[in-house]
Amino acid sequence: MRSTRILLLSFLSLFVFITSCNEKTDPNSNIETKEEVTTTEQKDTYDVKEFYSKKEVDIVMRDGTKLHTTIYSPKDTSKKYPILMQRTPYSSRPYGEDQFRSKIAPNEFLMKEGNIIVYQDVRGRWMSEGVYDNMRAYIPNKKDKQFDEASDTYDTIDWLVNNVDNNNGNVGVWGISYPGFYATYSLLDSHPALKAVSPQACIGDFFFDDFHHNGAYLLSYWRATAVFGYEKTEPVKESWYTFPELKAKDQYQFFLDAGPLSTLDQYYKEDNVFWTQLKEHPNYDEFWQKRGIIQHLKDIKPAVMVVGGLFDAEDLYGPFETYEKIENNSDNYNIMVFGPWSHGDWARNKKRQAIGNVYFGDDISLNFQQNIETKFFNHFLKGEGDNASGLTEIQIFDTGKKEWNTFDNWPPKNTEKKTMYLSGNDLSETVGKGFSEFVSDPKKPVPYSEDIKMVFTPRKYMTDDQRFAARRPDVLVYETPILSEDMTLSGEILAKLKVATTGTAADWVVKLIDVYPEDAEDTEETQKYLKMSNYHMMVRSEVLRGRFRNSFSKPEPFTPNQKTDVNIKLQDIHHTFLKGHKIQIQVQSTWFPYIDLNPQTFVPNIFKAKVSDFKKETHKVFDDSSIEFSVLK
Ligand code: PG9
Repeated sequence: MRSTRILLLSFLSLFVFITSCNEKTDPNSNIETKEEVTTTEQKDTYDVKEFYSKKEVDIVMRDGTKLHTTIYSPKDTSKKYPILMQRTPYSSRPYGEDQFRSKIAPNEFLMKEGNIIVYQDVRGRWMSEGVYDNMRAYIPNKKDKQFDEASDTYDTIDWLVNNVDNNNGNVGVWGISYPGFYATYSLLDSHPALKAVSPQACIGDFFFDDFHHNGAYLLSYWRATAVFGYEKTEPVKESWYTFPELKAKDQYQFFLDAGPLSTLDQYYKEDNVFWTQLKEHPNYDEFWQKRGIIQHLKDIKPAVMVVGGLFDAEDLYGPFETYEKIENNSDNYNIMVFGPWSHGDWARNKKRQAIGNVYFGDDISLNFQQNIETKFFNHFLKGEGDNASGLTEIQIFDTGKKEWNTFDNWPPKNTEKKTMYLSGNDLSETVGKGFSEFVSDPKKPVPYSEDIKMVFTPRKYMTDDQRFAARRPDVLVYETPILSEDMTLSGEILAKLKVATTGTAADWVVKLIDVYPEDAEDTEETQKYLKMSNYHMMVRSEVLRGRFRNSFSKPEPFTPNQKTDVNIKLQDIHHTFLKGHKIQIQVQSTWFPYIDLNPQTFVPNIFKAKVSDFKKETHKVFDDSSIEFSVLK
């Protein structure tokens, strides 16, 4: 009996219940607390120090700048290994050749089988020299000592393959989020040793990822401006930036009380370069355009595996656009994997994959790491390296049926367009003749979440229950009858709104919702204050700042009370609305504090709007507004 109890206790001790910021348990990104998530991670007993040695070097770039680079090499020198590298703005720490990360490599399988794992602080961050530049612009046809992240990657790879013992001459790069952006960047003017790259939740463009969505500023990202706003003058081992000291824990109230964005200048002064840039560039001007990387993704040589999460609140635009641009402008090996994940989930080994209240299945991330990610890198870095990788072009999770599907193309070719109209309270194939209207009051904006917390970046709202919004007078609700059969929507969604406002400016938010039946069962993830019966699951949502309806670079006012077209592209989904469910669309004009408040008066720059500019206005949505879906045949 006693031995059984000891065995049980030792087994249970392996399961460490961690309520923490996922990122802190993920050594690949050391950014400060994002929205708290609860994870039950199986604690691994693998000791990196037992199987790897560690070196730290400062590699000299073509302009003389030294980039701090950490190299973990297998102690077993009986064979040669490829180099797997991540370039990061979040630090390659811990620093010190006797200090080891608890986990290295894209996943534990690649760690345990032996690879040379490299982490590098990008230019201007942490222990590297130089000046940081958010989303540094790519320079085509660089001359002499001109540099960008492509040349920094090239120079780094060149040094590594010529100086690191026991490497087999093949290099892979991977990264999630900002490191994903640097992974994408490695594809430009790529080094011949670079054979495989996996950009994951990769930022494509800060005007459509992270800090903005279609011109609306993500106020919910405001605290992250601290991480990227301050310049350092020398290599540092500790963070040189500090977060604003806020006593508030209720983000909605804090930002509502703050009022106009200019009030926040008290927390970020002129030395926060990024806050200044955000304020000075409210439109999609040359500043943002030249920093977008998607435009440069042509004639790519290395094999690419783009990875994303269908409920990634931070970078959805980037992975979809990265895959598509490469697919249409290069003939290299290029595949895409999209799972039921929020930001970076696939790099963790949570047993139960769930986002907020919605559970998708067990071991989804572990299976991806073992059977897809490890297979991809081994094939191109240790194996044949041809197109016969054994992986499919598209692997994407049906977030309604909760099963994986494969396709030869994305978006899938076997779909048909289906237009449904927003008519009265119906989402139907019948065009209406009237309109619905609501009063939009900046003093009482629609919350984007019911949770009361101060997030670093938003996350959980992507699948949250939307009943709280549906029951507000300033949210319009349109829904189908209960479905008599399954309907799978695959690919992008286009909302073609016909609107009018008594004001001269407005934001337009469209939310696609899966309404569960009355008999839907709770799961262990279900928040205690709600029931999954009649759950209104957010499937996809998007905002467009109305001034940018015709151009992201040239904002325009609305003419009061004039019927106007506003088209909004919602990012791709792959979701089956099951028989017995309903499809619902919600339309609203505030979404707070996910995005900042629109004064609803046209001003040159909302970052400089005054209290008097913010006005309650009445908005109309006409019944010939429609949603264009792609329905899988
Ligand atoms: N794309 C994510 C992010 C960028 C900038 C600020 C906050 C978050 C990320 O790199 O995780």
